[in-house]
Amino acid sequence: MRSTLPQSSNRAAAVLSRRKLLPAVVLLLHLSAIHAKAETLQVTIEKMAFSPVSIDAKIGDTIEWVNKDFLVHTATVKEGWEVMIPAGKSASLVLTSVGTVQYYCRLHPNMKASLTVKP
Ligand SMILES: [Cu+2]
Repeated sequence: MRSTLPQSSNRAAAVLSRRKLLPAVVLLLHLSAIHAKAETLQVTIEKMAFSPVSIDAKIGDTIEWVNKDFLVHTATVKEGWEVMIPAGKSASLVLTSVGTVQYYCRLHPNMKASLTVKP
């Protein structure tokens, strides 16, 4: 009755192949996480102010400005992009470049905020 030896070596072989498989599984999970990560981040505009006043995002994320005022506002970057946000409505922008930008409302230049986009 010495059947324990081949059994235990079979178990060792199974553990070994699981070890080889693990890095591949981890890589796949990692890749799918990158694609699933894009988020929509809201910035509220109320009483002539952006909130939050500074926001961190990643490439591929969407910023959605929700305008609760009865006035038209914009999110404008000098020599860059501009998003017009009608009164009581929202507008959005998909982030495609990395960096920190200061933006403001072109119609009410006291309204200022910043946006940092990371890779
Ligand atoms: Cu404004």
